[in-house]
Amino acid sequence: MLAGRRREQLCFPKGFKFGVATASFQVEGAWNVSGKGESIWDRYTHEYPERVFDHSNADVAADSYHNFRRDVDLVTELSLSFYRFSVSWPRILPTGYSNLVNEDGLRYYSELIDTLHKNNIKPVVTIYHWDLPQSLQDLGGWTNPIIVDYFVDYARLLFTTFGDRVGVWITFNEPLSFCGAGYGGGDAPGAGPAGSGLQDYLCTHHTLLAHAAVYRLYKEHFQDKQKGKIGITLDFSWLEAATTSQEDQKAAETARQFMFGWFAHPIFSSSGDYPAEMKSRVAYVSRKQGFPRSRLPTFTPQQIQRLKGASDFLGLNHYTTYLVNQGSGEIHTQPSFGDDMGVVISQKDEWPRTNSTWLRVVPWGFRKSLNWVKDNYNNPTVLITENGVSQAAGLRDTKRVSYIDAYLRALSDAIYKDGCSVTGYTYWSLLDNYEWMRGFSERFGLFEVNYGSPARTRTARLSSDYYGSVARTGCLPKHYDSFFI
Ligand code: GBH
Repeated sequence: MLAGRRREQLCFPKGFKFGVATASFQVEGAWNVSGKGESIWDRYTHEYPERVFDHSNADVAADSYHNFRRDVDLVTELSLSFYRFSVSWPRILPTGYSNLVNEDGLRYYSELIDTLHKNNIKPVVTIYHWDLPQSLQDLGGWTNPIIVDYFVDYARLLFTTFGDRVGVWITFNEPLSFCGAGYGGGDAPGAGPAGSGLQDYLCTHHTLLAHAAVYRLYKEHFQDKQKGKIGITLDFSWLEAATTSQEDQKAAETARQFMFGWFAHPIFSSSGDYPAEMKSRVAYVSRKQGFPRSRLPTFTPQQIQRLKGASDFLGLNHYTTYLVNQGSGEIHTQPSFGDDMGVVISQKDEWPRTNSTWLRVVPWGFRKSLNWVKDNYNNPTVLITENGVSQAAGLRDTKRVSYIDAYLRALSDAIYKDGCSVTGYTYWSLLDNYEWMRGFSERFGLFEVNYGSPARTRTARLSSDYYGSVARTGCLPKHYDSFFI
């Protein structure tokens, strides 16, 4: 292994930025405090505790609502350039609608932003990281086109209130996750498999339109004065053909188009719209199922134009890699995203496991994802908005150190050897938090949170020393093994 060996010095380009991320629902707690409204995740975890792995909820979580100054201290300790956090829509607009503003919500984020600036840390603000106001879900949530207007109202309030102090905005975090799992699977609001191939397509359609609307709003009314940038964050697990057969190579490309191109193609490709292959496959399967038209909604030519190029940068979340085989081609009567895509996805036994079943350590997949983005979308500016790994509780998180080190090496190869234009890297997460349907059972933090203590004490892990050193020097440590002593 690496022990005792000195490595060649590897430094990131001048100006390359390091940061950490969290999300409102996963860390804040204070779910019904000082006027906050109910989100779909509050409702879902309260109503169906048995669906959450450890039957927990995020009522308190890491209690960052009461502890944000401590969190900012941790970010400062690590010498990081930025802190990516998300705003809870129902904390600001308890009913989701902009006619009723919760002043305490504005105060909370305003103090957080000011505290960051005082410590020379730039806020990177995600507008939507999954905690939709329940009252909007009562209208159908992201399946109802009216949501576009309400999302614009909410974003306008954020730009107006905080825009002079925020340099980077991210409209959405991972539509594949909240549309795919929320409106076609077991995440909140819990549409379940019955929504797959129907509600997930509607959710994505309206999310993309909402993104374009908010992007244009910022461009036209705020950017000149506020000088910030605005983008979207998409998750891209690398999808590698399981064999060299032509069928599997083709299947892997189909999977990339369905799981990433679905969102990226309308915004970042030169032609715009959903990927051609996705349009034809969903149309074909819909026809076979007896539908008079495709279940995939269509954009008008104007909408295609509004979406094309509607992002100053691509936020990329990357964690792991999957293998892809061609599917059986079987088409069930019940629609599903899976039948539409028609591939089989798996992981290789020898890829190292982590504390999350879906997450195996495959650093080369990171480099391939970045190259695919570069080749397909004309090398857009990319900000890595999440990368990270779970490990069982404990402060000696050597596996996390190795994971970050290996993924940062892959990233540097993508930058230096392949010419991918990446401006920064964000580790997920600053501290342990509520892992959605996995509750508190999976820990991604550089800092450990003691959920048994009312103060939710945070304690530094080995990985925080390692990552702090990377951020401070801009280089991977020469004496890598010194972090294991
Ligand atoms: C990110 O999603 C999220 O943005 C972040 O909130 C989260 O904390 C972080 O991952 C770590 O999980 O259990 O087999 O059904 C990453 C993409 C998509 C990964 C859904 C987990 C569930 C797989 N996620 N997936 S499974």
